[in-house]
Amino acid sequence: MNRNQTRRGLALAVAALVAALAGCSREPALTAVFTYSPPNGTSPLAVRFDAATVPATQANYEWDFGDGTQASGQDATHTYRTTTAATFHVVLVATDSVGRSATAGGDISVNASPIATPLVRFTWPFHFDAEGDDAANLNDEYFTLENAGTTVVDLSGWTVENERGVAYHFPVGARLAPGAVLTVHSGAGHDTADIFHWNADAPVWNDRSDIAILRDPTGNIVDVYAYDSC
Ligand SMILES: [Ca+2]
Repeated sequence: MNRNQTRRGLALAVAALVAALAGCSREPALTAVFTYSPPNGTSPLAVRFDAATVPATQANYEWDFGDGTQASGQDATHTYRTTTAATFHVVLVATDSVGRSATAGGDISVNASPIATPLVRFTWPFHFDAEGDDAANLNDEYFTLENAGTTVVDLSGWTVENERGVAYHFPVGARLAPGAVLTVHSGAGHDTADIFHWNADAPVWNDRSDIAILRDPTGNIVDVYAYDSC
């Protein structure tokens, strides 16, 4: 991840309303706030959102990411993809157990990608949570890539990294045929044409949330896969 993009954006509440007993309630108004990171970057851009209320209370959180997609939950991760520079307005609605609700908004600026349509991309399922203890079952942690294009892609020098910047480097000679899928396991093992091994000595993928970034040999981000299991 671009280090310049690690600063956090802060969205303060732009409006708060008391849903019940307006004008009669002694309840303080509810305010919604959220932080997000990064606030800008190049497509595909994975952004992590973290919401709260003031005063702090149990609340339901609904997100509208401004690109036609929505999600629920206090934490959320969303990947923006655009072929033209765009600003997306994010709206959070928090509703607490006594019916108070508040909204907050923020803007995400996304630059167009130098690679408009990734031909090599992450595919579901992304098996970030191995059966049992991940550390004792590293090869049950894995992800898959597919070639959605029509030509063979030479993956020599391509990398996949997690949010902490720990990277896997595809070996020289790795290739992915059109329509083909390959798997990269976190542990050690014998590589084949479509099975690869990270040879990590500890789990690579955080079970709660993480961001996988696929780069070509020039460092361009080709695809991003972000997940948040909450
Ligand atoms: Ca894991």
